[in-house]
Amino acid sequence: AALKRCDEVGSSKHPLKDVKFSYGTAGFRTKANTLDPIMYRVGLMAALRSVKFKGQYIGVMVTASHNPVCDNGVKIVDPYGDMMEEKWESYATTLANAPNGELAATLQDIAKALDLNLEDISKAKVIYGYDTRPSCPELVASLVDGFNAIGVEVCKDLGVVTTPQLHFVTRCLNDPSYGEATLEGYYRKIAEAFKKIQGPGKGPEVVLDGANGVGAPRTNDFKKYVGKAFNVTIVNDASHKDDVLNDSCGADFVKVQQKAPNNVTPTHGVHYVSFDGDADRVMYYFFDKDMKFHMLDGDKIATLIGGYLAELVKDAGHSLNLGVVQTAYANGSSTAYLENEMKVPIACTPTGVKHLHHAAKDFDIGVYFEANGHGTVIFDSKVEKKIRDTDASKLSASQQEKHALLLNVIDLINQTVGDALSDALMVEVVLKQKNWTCEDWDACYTDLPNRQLKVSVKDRTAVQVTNAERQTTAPAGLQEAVDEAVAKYSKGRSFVRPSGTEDVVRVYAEAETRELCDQLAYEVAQITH
Ligand code: 16G
Ligand code: ZN
Repeated sequence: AALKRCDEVGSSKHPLKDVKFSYGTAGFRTKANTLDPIMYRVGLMAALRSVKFKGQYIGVMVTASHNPVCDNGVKIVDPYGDMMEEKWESYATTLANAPNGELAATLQDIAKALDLNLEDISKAKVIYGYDTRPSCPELVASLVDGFNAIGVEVCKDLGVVTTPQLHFVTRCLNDPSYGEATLEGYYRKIAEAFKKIQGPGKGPEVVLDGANGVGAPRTNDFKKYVGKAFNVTIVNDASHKDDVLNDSCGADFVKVQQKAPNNVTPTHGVHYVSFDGDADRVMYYFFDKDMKFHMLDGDKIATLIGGYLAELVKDAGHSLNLGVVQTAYANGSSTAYLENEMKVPIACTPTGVKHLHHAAKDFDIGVYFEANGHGTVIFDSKVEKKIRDTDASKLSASQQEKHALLLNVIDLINQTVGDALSDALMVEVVLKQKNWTCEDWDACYTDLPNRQLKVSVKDRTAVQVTNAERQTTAPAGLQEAVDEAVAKYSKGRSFVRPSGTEDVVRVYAEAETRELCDQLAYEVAQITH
């Protein structure tokens, strides 16, 4: 009966029009006005995913992150807060594109392929959250129609939240040891850890650009818990005005434009932070004495946090394998710094959080960041337990102090997914522990000038890549031509890859000087065209 209802409600209330959808690196993401049938179908899919986990909670987040306000999107979150397992993405795509009236049959096919018992849908549990986009309420109602049609047992509304808050609460619902499964639980866990580390004093001045998105009101809520230890002023906080979301502000704007967002007054000595539209990405920057803008991106954050954690763990008396995971977009200077100065192992993966997160699991402590500011730290669960179970009385006095600090640092980090708020707090902790200014941090290494270009091609799937997207295998001759170009430039590096989110091919280039780098980028773009 439930399956029949899925088709009835689908055909009458959420009919699919002639648009093709595909579950990609960011879930389903496109123009908000085409998404209604997809939301409904994601509701069905999430219920199925919960069946797979014997009734554990599955999360669903409705957001289009840094995209313009006319877009929206949706992604499914697994019980421990990870992104949905890759193997299921194609099933999600199949269900999303199933013709009207064939939902029940498609669900049955999928259940059969995955060996799931559809009777268990009555035990399925889901929780959902959404960002501040004006299209959210209607799209969320369609999602809930999906949950109701298929007949989930529990369906919780977390409200207007950041993406990492939804991941955190999903995890806590299934693993109460991670924290209390409410927004208050999230704020309290992080705020308590931060206050214990930073002490009672007022922290350095932080100006936070909320991208006019959900990060602004939720950070405002957080301020009540954290007090003056986090001395933050929020700008671009107009999340109630729809047309300004991500407009000339936010982490993506800062990273791509390599300049400060709107409504930021340059002041020397202030820490500047930009979140993206759903607060899972973060950029730092500062203005030097001459008011020149300097960006501290995901690579700089990875080296700061990774370097500090490696020291802290050692000083606390633990011997653990800490590694840093990057993508091809990581600046060559950051990779050289990690390798030669910090001497930590590095892994390189294809673009997309799920790949980095997965690779980070190979280390006892995995630090992963994309250059664009998405990242976090994950502790292997056995390693974390070992740290927590350490008999501190057997440690030296200085080790005991570091050990206590490490425990708080673990609590400060949102291990489920990149979290702009938690990452920013972690940066503040490291700067204070090291007694560093942003200038000191920036001086660790100097970024090689770099440039990204988009190239429109007839068929971007013709470009095939290997070696974590650093080389192409097709079309024939492309890689040889890129190699030839790169060889002419001092400290040159360049790669070409098809975008996973736009119908373009992306070119990345870096070289010793800005001029050389731009030349190389245009030369490779020419070759690609
Ligand atoms: C998605 C990814 C992001 C990646 C970007 C690359 C997640 C949650 N997001 O937004 O990590 O940097 O795609 O886009 O995985 P591109 O393939 O168009 O370059
Ligand atoms: Zn985002």
